[in-house]
Amino acid sequence: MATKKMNKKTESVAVPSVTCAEMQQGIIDRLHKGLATDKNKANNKAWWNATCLAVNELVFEKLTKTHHNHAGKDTRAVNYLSLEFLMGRLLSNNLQNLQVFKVTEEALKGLGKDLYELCDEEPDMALGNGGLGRLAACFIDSLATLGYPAIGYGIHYEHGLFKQEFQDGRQIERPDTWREYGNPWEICRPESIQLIPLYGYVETLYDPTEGAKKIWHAGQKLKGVPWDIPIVGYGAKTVNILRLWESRASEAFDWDVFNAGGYVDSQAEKSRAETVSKVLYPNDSTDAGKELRLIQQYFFCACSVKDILRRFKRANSDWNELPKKVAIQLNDTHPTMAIPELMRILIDLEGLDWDFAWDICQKTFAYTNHTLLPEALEKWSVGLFEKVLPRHLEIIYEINAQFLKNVVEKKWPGDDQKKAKLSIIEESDNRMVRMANLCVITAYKVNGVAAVHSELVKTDLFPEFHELFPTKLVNVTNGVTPRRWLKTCNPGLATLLDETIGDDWVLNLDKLKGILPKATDSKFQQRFMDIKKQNKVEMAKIIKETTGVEVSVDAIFDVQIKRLHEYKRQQLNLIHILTLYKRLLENPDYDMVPRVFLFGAKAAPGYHMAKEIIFALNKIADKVNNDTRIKDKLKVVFLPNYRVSLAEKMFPAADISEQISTAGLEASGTGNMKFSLNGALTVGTMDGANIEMAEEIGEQHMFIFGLSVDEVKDLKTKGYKPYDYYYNNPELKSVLDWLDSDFFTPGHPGLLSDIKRSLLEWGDEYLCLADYASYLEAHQKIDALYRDQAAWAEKAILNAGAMGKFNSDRSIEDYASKIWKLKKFPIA
Ligand code: CR6
Repeated sequence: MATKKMNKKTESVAVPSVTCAEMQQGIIDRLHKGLATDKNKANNKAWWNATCLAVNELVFEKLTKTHHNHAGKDTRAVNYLSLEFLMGRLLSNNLQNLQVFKVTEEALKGLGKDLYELCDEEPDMALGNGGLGRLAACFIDSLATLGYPAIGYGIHYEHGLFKQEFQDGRQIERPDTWREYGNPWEICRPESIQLIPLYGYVETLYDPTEGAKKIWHAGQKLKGVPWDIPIVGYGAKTVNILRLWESRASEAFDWDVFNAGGYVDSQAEKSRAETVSKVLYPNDSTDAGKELRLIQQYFFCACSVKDILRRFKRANSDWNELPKKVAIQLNDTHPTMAIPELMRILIDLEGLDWDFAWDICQKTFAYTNHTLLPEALEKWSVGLFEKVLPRHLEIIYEINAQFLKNVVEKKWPGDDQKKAKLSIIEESDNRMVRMANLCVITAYKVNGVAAVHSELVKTDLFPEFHELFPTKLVNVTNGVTPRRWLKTCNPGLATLLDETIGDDWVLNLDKLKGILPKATDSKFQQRFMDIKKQNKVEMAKIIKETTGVEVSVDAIFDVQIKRLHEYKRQQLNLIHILTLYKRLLENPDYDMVPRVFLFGAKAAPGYHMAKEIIFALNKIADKVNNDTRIKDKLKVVFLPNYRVSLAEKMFPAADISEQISTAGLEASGTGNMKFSLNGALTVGTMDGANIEMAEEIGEQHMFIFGLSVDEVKDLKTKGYKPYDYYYNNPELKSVLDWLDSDFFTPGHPGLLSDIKRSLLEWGDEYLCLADYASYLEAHQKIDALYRDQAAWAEKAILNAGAMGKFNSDRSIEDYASKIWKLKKFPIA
């Protein structure tokens, strides 16, 4: 397809523009020449595929240009290492970022096809669990949009996050098969394959002049095959790549064994090797603790580090240049193995001395911490390490010895307790390698993901490290890309914004402030609320199609969508629902604005309580939705298989955003930002980024409730007694006792009792009962405000208009200036 400079309106942006006729021709050509079909035979999948291929023609040209631009200038680049990239679908986003969405819609319409329907054919790229993975996806969008040289490195999982189904209300996991029949967005790059050693032993050779030299004799080698996904920046000035590694056996199969008739055995090596990139670990914030997971992490790090060095060496011969050209960001501790791997390559293979190599590493790596939850801080057993990565364990021991001697001993002479706490090795019966300690010791910057979280990292998680390295710990508050999370997912609101404040809010979200003066303008309010209503109508259709439940769009859509975890407190939402239900049963005239409670959440397959909460919510939904006595005042819907593409429909349709974690436990949250951006009001605790949102929006325009971080700490120190709340609040007591009956599970009393037990007998670790009364009060205020639609609209507009800060472009600019020292190189 021919590309030209863009039309008058966005002259400064070199967007490949196509006419409707060219786009039609492009798609038809791809049907014929790319897929060997034609428009009469093709099904929607083929049409989607052909449209993607036509779009690729626009993308690839820019990709090559970006590559030449960066390589020609030998630019400093950031390498974003993340085990997760939760990309979702790419077609609609790429069309938006190329600014050819409308023309493609028109082109397809002319061919008798609906673009939205074709977009729905695309399987989600679900290569992540939740917030952390989606953050990585937003960041690479922003990096490309802002014109920064950057590569995302990840794993080309054969199966992304599991597909969730419900059977009798219980979560069933099914494999995700996002690329069963190929994926039009990816390009295989066999020219950049890497070989990765594993297992084996280390030999020490003594050289009279050079001293000891280590040689790792690997027991096995894996082949790392890179697949590149182009990442189109908005305005298409830069197209970066996401490089995903697939593991394969170094030999396809054993020819001799095959010839001797061992058809299955000849494949053994192949299937063992392929297991490494087979599945994404479906744990959110907890550690899988398996050999395969360690190998997966190492495989990914080793491929990426080798690839980074290969690119570096193309233009450089002086190792002093490495930290000047290369920044490596470790997204959580999952890619920590990149540190000892770089040390190993520099020392064992490149012959650098220890101090020089260590200095390079300390100037190259930065690390982002995403959680304070102790169970999520990764540790690997020394024994496992020794078996899988013997040379890396030696290197880690040496890093640790030098750190304890040169840094800790100097600061706190003779203090063995300090040494034990800060050591990379945890001394216990089963000695462990603490990955976070290795990251903090090595990285030149460590960041938390929201202001309060970063403070807690300094005061609670790593206080001694903070004393040792007072400038190392910094904050970069998370953000979300407005391209996907407003422009693409909420076309109605995007158009209203374009008309009201111009269309450059997409690149400068602070411009949203321009709608604040309109918050009290009744015409603007009306349009804003009409758009919300329309989005709710669309959502209601999806609810009907997927669950059969009918909901009224005049009800408040109260939404909680995020991974299922006790600290996120879906169970608090649950007891609120039961409270309302009970009130309605006791008094059918109970005056409340009808509510639709919507949930979307996957539970880690081995997380019992999380699965119990899903089950309970589904059972409560069954009962409530079929209870004619309550006259449709209450509906509860748990949508199965929550994922990015479903989220894109839910955020724009929400009236209420539930951000109700126990204060101090949600590092940041990013869903909170997406809701507000789309005009939902938040009911939330003073936790994570909610606190900064309150600063921007004004606390009086949110429904803030519950204990603060300090109050949580105080209560825990004093000794928290959940039974006190239970016995002192008859309504709470009756609701919890209800869970022991068979009301929601006829004939099977006790099926929901674990939830009650967790909140009483097992200590209510997440303080649901302490926050219950204040949560109820916040919901009363929501009910009251909704009755005044103008007042509600005003607040919703004030929320959306205040979201400028929570934009991933701002996060990336913060990383670029505070951590990466990166310069922009957009193509002209
Ligand atoms: N679970 C945090 O819990 C944060 C994201 C992205 C999380 C969440 O509050 O917004 O990271 N942490 O920074 C981890 O995954 C370890 C998350 O998604």
